[in-house]
Amino acid sequence: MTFRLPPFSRRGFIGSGVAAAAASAVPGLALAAERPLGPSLAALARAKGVRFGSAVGAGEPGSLTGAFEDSGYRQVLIDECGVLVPENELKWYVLRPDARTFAFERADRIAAFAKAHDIALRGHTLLWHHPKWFPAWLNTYDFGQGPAAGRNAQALLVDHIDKVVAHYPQIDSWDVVNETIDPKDGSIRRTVFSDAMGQEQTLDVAFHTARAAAPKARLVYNDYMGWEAGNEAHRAGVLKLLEGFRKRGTPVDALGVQSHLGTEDPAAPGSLGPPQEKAWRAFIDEATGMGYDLLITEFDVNDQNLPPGVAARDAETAALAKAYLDLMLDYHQTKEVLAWGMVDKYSWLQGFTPRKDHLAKRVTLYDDAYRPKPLREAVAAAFRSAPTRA
Ligand code: 9MR
Repeated sequence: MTFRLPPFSRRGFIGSGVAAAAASAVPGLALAAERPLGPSLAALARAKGVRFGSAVGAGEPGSLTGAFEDSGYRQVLIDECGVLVPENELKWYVLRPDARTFAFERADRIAAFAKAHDIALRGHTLLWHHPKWFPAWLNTYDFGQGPAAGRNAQALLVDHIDKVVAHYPQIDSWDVVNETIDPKDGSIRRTVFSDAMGQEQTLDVAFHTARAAAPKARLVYNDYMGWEAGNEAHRAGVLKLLEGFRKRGTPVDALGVQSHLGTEDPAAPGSLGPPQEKAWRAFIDEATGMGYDLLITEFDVNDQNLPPGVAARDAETAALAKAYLDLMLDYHQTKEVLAWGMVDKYSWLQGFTPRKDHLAKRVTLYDDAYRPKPLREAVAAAFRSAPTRA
């Protein structure tokens, strides 16, 4: 596959910045200005009524080594993305060192970058409703006893959502609640909030508060139930949750389908099984049948169990991605597609389930020298063949 860089730059067409970044990163790689890559992913998506973008992390506090500090990486974001999502910077454990403080600095840096390059911003997440991802102080917070506990818990949650949403009025799409369904049995997870307020009540408060604070924003329930065998209980739990939202009139606009695809060997220990296309379509049909829009919120392809050869690995991840994205984009309800990172070396998947041969994974659209991979072409091809939506 040959990629060629464009005669001109920025929004709509891949810029020469990628060429410069790639050329400087790979000694001897001559990238001539006459290598048009064609329209950016943002432009290809936009032509079909879809928004394309990526997550990006601003690094650990005090660190200057994250993706966001890397000019080559930034150029890929500028060239390809119509929307950016802070990967971790809006999570409670980053934003809230204690019950009174809001540490917006890291997310603000991403917001400023997006604004400077005329890229939209989306929010992840107002309530990752899982104690594992709460800051320690919150897991042990004393809300008091009896009805006062419910009131106090609600006040803390409402204050958080009000302040965070007000700080980023430009965010027009929010993962309000993230991953509250336990994949083991489809139940709603318990937290200090739900112990004080009730499980459904906690989630409803989050959505109602977000709606009041950002009346025009798309409000999303986001989770990782996937199409592979092994996700049956997770999918069933999410559908039950979505049904409950509708019955109670909870303002939820869309289901965020994370889409961390795994090209896994079903025989590998701990692995999920192969895709179940029929069951997956039934799941998506049910969600859309209840009136929910869809977002692909965290797209990447885990090549953990694929053979080591780069060409074969890339071909397989690309083929899987194309099949999946074709299916999803066929639903006119699919309104946004977000990659969970754009360059392999910065992907969370490098540290999560590493390959047994210790080779670096090839899970995102660009390689470590900022060159587009077959996975990027698969995403582009899926946008090209997708039906247009309003
Ligand atoms: O990619 C994120 C990684 O850097 C963080 O350490 C981790 C915990 O906060 O979260 C990762 O992103 C997750 C996302 O927030 C929710 N869905 C699953 C993602 C991958 O674990």
